[in-house]
Amino acid sequence: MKIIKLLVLGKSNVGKSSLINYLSKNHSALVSNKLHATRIASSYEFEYKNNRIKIIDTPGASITDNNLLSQAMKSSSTKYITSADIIILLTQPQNNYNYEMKIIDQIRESGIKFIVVVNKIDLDLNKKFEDKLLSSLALNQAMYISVTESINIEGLYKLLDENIDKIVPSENTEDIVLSTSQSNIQELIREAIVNRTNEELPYESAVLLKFFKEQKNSFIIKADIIVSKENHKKIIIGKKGSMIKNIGIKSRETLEGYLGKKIHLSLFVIVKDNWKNNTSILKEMGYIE
Ligand SMILES: Nc1nc2c(ncn2[C@@H]2O[C@H](COP(=O)(O)OP(=O)(O)OP(=O)(O)O)[C@@H](O)[C@H]2O)c(=O)[nH]1
Ligand SMILES: [Mg+2]
Repeated sequence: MKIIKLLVLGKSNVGKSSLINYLSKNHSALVSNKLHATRIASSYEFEYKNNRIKIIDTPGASITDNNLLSQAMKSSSTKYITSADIIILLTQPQNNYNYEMKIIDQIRESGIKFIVVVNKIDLDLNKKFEDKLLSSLALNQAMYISVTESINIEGLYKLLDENIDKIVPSENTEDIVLSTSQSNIQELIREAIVNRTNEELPYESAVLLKFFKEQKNSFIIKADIIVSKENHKKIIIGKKGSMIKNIGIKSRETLEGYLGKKIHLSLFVIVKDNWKNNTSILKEMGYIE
């Protein structure tokens, strides 16, 4: 059985985490329509045709902020290029491919095999963007799919099969560690927050797991929701606690799917000024090493 490291790169919001959940048949990565949703590179494993695929999600980092968290996001977006056996550069129908042009240069320099996949083809079935895409990235062809509309996923599998057959897995010792269940749980709770809040709150909040215990038929999970201002705390709690209740219901549902058992979840909101520059909190969350 081969272990194949499949790295997924691309601009924020093109559907990298969605693709990973789809291919691994498990909702384990945070998905959101907000930009800069994924914060750290995370690796998930699944079995595929007698191979073990280690698929690596990355943040789509074109961030201009200059705090410790943003720096970590930027560096983890391209950190694993040279450790991968194969790379999917994921993109979408758009007006220009400047971001992809920069990334593809780095990928070509590494010499690692890559495929360019255009997601969200449901948004432009006539492929008006195709000439621009192929000329900007100096390609003869690309693969066009839609994850949410299940368009041409079989084409993607076929292309992956052809490539996987040829791969001799690298013996790179700088291996990519699997994301821990701590970080996956935190990020899945954060998914419920990001998708229920607006403006700066999706970016100013984080989740820290405080207690995790497996019982026969259930898990007990306690987590802190960290925000940077008192008024953010008010928003997260909501009128008569309606928002936090809603976040709790949604994240419990997602976690039950992910962990396969009933969840008893307690969430607590904490204000920590400037947490994005707080090394010890970022370490505890697993955002930095
Ligand atoms: N129309 C359409 N939307 C899609 C498709 N695939 C994913 N999406 C949506 O695109 C949005 C972004 O998806 P993500 O998977 O979070 O994107 P990402 O590339 O991981 O983004 P970052 O984590 O910010 O780098 C979500 O709202 C998805 O539901 C698709 O095939 N078509
Ligand atoms: Mg993502």
